[in-house]
Amino acid sequence: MARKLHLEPYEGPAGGWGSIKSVARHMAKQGVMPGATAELMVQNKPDGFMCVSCAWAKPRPTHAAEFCENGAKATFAEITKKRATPDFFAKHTASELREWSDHDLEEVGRLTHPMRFNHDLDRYEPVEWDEAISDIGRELRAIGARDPRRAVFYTSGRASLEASYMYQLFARMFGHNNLPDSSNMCHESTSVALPESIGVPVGTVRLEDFDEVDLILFFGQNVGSNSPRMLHQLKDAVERGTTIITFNPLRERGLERFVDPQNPAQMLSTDQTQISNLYYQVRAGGDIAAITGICKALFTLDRESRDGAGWGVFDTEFIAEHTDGFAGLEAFVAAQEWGELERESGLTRTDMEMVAKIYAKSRNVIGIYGMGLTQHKLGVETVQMLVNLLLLRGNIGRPGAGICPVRGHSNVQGQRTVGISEKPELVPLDRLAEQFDFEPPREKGHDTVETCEGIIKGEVDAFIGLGGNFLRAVPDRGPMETHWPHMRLTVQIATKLNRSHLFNGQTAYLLPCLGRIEIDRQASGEQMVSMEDSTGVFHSSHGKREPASEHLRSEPWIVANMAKATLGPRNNGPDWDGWVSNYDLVRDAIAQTWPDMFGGFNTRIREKGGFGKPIPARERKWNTETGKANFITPSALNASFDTGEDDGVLRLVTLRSNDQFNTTVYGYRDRFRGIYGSRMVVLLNEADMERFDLDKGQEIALVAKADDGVHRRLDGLTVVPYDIPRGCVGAYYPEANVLVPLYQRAERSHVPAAKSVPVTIVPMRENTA
Ligand SMILES: Nc1nc2c(c(=O)[nH]1)N[C@H]1C(S)=C(S)[C@@H](COP(=O)(O)OP(=O)(O)OC[C@H]3O[C@@H](n4cnc5c(=O)[nH]c(N)nc54)[C@H](O)[C@@H]3O)O[C@H]1N2
Ligand SMILES: Nc1nc2c(c(=O)[nH]1)N[C@H]1C(S)=C(S)[C@@H](COP(=O)(O)OP(=O)(O)OC[C@H]3O[C@@H](n4cnc5c(=O)[nH]c(N)nc54)[C@H](O)[C@@H]3O)O[C@H]1N2
Ligand SMILES: [Mo]
Repeated sequence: MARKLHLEPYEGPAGGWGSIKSVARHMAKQGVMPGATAELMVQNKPDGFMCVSCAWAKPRPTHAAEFCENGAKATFAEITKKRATPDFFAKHTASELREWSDHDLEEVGRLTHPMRFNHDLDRYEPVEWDEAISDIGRELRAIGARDPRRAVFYTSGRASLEASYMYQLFARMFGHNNLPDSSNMCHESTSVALPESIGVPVGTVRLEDFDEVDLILFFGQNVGSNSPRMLHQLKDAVERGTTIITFNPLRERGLERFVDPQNPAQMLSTDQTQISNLYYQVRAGGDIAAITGICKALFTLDRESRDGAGWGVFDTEFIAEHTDGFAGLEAFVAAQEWGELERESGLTRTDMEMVAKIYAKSRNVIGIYGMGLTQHKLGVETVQMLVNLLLLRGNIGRPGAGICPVRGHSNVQGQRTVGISEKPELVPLDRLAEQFDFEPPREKGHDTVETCEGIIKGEVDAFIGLGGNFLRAVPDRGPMETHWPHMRLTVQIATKLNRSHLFNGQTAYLLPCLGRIEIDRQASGEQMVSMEDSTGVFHSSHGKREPASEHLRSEPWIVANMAKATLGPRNNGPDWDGWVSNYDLVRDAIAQTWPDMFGGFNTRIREKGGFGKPIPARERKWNTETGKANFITPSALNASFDTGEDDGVLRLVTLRSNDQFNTTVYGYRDRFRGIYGSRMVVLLNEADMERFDLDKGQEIALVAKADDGVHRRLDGLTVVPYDIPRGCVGAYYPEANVLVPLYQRAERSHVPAAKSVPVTIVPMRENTA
């Protein structure tokens, strides 16, 4: 469907009436009755369900309404009245559906029946569960007999702790650690960086720290669109006098101003809470340089203070007692020239000195970050550089301070906690061996990028997807779509149709599952599941709605039955049927595997507000090799694959709009950025438009600059002048994924470097002439 681009600068705040209108629009679009607000009122509440959108922390006590605009959209998307029935699939071939947009595919509605793909007819056909499950078991057994490494078990970050635990056990009993998950494209840079720096793979901040924070350094996270509930903590902090300094190439509205849509007084007044006091439009990939500049200014301030017989600005006691590597950082920082720091960061020396001054005066500091730091060539080192800055003043391991990665999917952090990981050293394999009487595989499995490479090379025979839209989310979409159908078996467990379901292995199933908002009835009665939020707190989630179809099965049921069909009966193995009949028994097994973290799981998860897991770095216990918190010196200032030497090369930032959840496109209204009607846009600085002789509204193509000889090109992008640093361009994810080369990934974590992809511009005028 052709869509018309419409630009209309947004003058309002994040939240506010715009947010209410948007919620109402999506409710109507999904055919959800106004009565469904009952669902919203129990979202993220102790006896309610945990939002299917982001992973941000749930406060205790909760607000009257603990949902946000985008959480509401995610809820409506799941409880929609629309259905993707066997009738629908009888009418449309896969080839035809591959021409549909992501938005239109998801709009078909909830999947209702298990489906098997018929290659002769190029269509999905309904199949009985029993038949699907036994066929999948047969296929997996055949593949496993050849080599279990040829099967991959992917998870997108929504599946519950219970389903995830069962799934990783299934994969390991099948014979390999091929357990890539969406966090391989997301916060894997965090999971690699933080253990080296501070000995934990997760953030150290809890909600209560927001009550005492004096300064928030906010890097590369778009709170207004992607974790709007956090705006409440930010607003409260600002009203208490907290300073917020933001680093982001784009001026994101949620980081500028906010009106609480649940605060009637503020809604009726003209009051807005200003979120950021200072806003620095750092160059994409320029954060290491920016933080190094801030550190450089801090070293000067420290010296000046000591020369004047002051105490200095560093927390020398903390540094001496708790850290290692300070001298290395000092030498690195001293060696950097201001000119270079300015060029790489896109900020001025005065900017960086200003931040240093404020930082030096602030007692409690939190560093918050998202994809703007993790998705670069030096994503891991960028995260570590932010930790370095915090460590200089002892801002880790005390109230009101810490490092706060904002996780994406609602249970992506929890899945790692219960064993979804391709890295065997992160999982207590010996305990699993003892608990279930099998010899777990010890070899490292495939992460997401390695899975893609394996599929392209023909080394993967089976892909099982527990949620997600793998083909659409990964880099190098072109070759991925070409090679995908060569696999022997593809199984997609999903709630809604997406593009990944339209590329099928020789045997292919699409299995519909319950969403989290739906009531999950098993032999022992209604079941609850659990998840971990971004701050390491576990919560229960209770389904509230009748399932979209009687043929849906829960994720634990599907995983257990695939496992049984594949692995056959085993003495002393998992009690798959018992687990499905009562999820308490899965939680008991989890508690047995991780007694320190999950001891008393079934009791504690039923307490209001859930329970937190131990985060040793919060107590200044450092589980690192040195036994200390480590200053880790970066290898370069430029985090990007673009060397910066060629002026014709720009850094592409792939963006989420305010009207999508990852590859799920709710609509075409990116309200805060004022872009409506089309997602095929390219955001450009006016100086760059002039430099490349481009007009507003003109069509261009982007071509990736890569040195592997592969031509990657995206046509049909309309030029939108935008307040973005010179040399940076913005385009939407997932459309722009064709431009991201698989090999351009964070060196240490393999997270695709989707926030600074080197590209060049091809004007279509020239091209069509
Ligand atoms: N409504 C909604 N909520 C979501 C999602 C969604 O798609 N929609 N996705 C979920 C998931 S899985 C995730 S991981 C999170 C993602 O949430 P975020 O971490 O916010 O991810 P993005 O929106 O991709 O980009 C983050 C920001 O980084 C900035 N940025 C880009 N490059 C740089 C850089 O080099 N330096 C700095 N400092 N900033 C940069 C961009 O301008 C953007 O504002 O949100 C989760 N929540
Ligand atoms: N260029 C670029 N690429 C990126 C990113 C970027 O910023 N730029 N971001 C990356 C990030 S951070 C992430 S997390 C990945 C996202 O990658 P994925 O997690 O693989 O993708 P999603 O779009 O979140 O998956 C949406 C699908 O999940 C299914 N689903 C929804 N709810 C459920 C459920 O309850 N159960 C099951 N079984 N299925 C369900 C639906 O079928 C829906 O179509 O993309 C990555 N790719
Ligand atoms: Mo993510």
